[in-house]
Amino acid sequence: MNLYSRFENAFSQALDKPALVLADAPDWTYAHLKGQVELAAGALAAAGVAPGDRVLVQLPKLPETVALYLACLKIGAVYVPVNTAYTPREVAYFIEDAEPRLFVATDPEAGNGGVPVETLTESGGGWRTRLAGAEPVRDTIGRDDKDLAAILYTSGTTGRAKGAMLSHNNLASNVLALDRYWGWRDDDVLLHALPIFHVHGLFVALHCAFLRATPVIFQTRFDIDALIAELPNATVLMGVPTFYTRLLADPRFDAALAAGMRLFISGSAPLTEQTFAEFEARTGKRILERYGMTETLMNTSNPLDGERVAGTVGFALPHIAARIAAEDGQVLGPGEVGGIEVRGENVFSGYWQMPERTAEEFRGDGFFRTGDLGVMDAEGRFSIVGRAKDLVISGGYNVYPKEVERLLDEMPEVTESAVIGVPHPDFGEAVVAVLVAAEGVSEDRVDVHLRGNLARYKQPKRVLCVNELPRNTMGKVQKNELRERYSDIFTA
Ligand code: MLC
Ligand code: AMP
Repeated sequence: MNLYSRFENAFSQALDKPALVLADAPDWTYAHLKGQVELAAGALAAAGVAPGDRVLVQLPKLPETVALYLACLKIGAVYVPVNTAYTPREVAYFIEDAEPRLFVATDPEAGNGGVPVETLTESGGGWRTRLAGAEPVRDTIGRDDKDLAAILYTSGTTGRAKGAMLSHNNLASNVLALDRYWGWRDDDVLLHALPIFHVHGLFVALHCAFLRATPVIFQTRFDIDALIAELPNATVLMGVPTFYTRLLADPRFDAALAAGMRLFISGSAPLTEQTFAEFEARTGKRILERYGMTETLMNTSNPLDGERVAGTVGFALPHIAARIAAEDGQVLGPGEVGGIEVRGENVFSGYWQMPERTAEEFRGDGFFRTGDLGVMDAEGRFSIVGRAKDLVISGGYNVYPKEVERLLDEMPEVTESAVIGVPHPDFGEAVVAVLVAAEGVSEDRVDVHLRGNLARYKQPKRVLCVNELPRNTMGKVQKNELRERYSDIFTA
């Protein structure tokens, strides 16, 4: 079944209800959203997009972006969203790899790869012209369970991004599980301040609202004043831990402001026990933490009604199997630390055009190796204790050190580099570069070198020069030692 058919059924029952509540424009009702999806579907078809074609999208968080996503689902095209912070150099790789039929972006020069580019901005762009002249498409194409709905790029330990292929069924099974597990209600109102080019803002937050056609307060970015202003009108907030530390840092945020909220959900990065405790002390409410990733969507969650335990990510969601295993595949028992592995309809079908990489990440019995280290207790509750993959998570965005190190090593004055994540009061972890450079290198030099090449959030917040990097007897850089050495540079 096409995922959009499920949403469309709900939209049709709620035509007069607000779908996207906007700050500085009239709200989009579900009737309007449905109509805009039909027009966007017509515009896509007119642009030559056929079922299975990829549509690459690098757009700000506009209601039209949401309509474009849903239109891709409707006509069976494969939606490929990318972070608006990515530079043209980073986007060039996605164009080459995904071979999109169409690229929709804010900048007409964005493409540069022979792919047709349509522009869409807040006030104009060729895409709006196409929409205005489009013939609406009413029929939603049928899709088989395995048909792709989206490809989301996620970087890897080699520094080369991999496209995770997600099917209509992966997405549908996950939103159905979340709807049930989180007890989504017909009168819920979602406060949405996440970006919509990643799993969290797009497939968790928007899908939960769309499945029951409930209103979304659609904020174009995280803005503490706007968030606080709308809290009394909402019942559910989904955020990365930085949302919650920023709310707690604001004296306006108190129990009265949170009183009408049914659920505060956190994910994408570890929520500290301290934040959990402070939040409960301030509001009387316990944040519900869940765990997921691009390749698997949501895997585990703390319960709606049972005990939500700080520092844990809860139980495997219904119909999802999760286990802890040793590197050699041996399944471990409660209390033993190992790799988290998951299996279920939520798990992606593989990396786009990378069958070998895909095969490496799956066990023979179909379990996917997440690269996260965890432990399960006797009741089946999971905790994440670390990462086997060399990954930094800053404000909920993933940064793969290799990608940054490769660019740093391009600098003539740099002999070698090690990129690490260290604790940061706002972003949870911050990216730090440790460099060996004969003459030393200034932060400004690094800044200038990286600026055009690497998304801003991936760039080091601090650059440190050393005479040599610590290595083990095998010659491998000891990143643990570096992380320890610099653990308090932002928190001291
Ligand atoms: C912004 N900046 C960051 C950053 N976000 N630096 C490091 N890490 C981040 N996450 C930098 C900008 O480059 C800029 O730098 C400066 O901070 C101010 O930019 P801003 O845009 O004003 O920042 P702000 O709005 O405060 O953004 C912070 C944030 C945002 C936490 C609200 O990063 C955010 O929305 N994060 C959510 C990411 C997310 O959705 N992750 C889900 C992935 S899905 P300068 O130097 O130019 O001033 C996933 C699966 C799952 O992981 O389980 O959910
Ligand atoms: P991404 O590849 O962007 O989807 O990021 C997925 C990764 O985010 C996971 O593999 C985890 O390392 C991390 N993550 C997601 N949710 C949590 C959580 N609740 N606690 C700790 N880490 C998390």
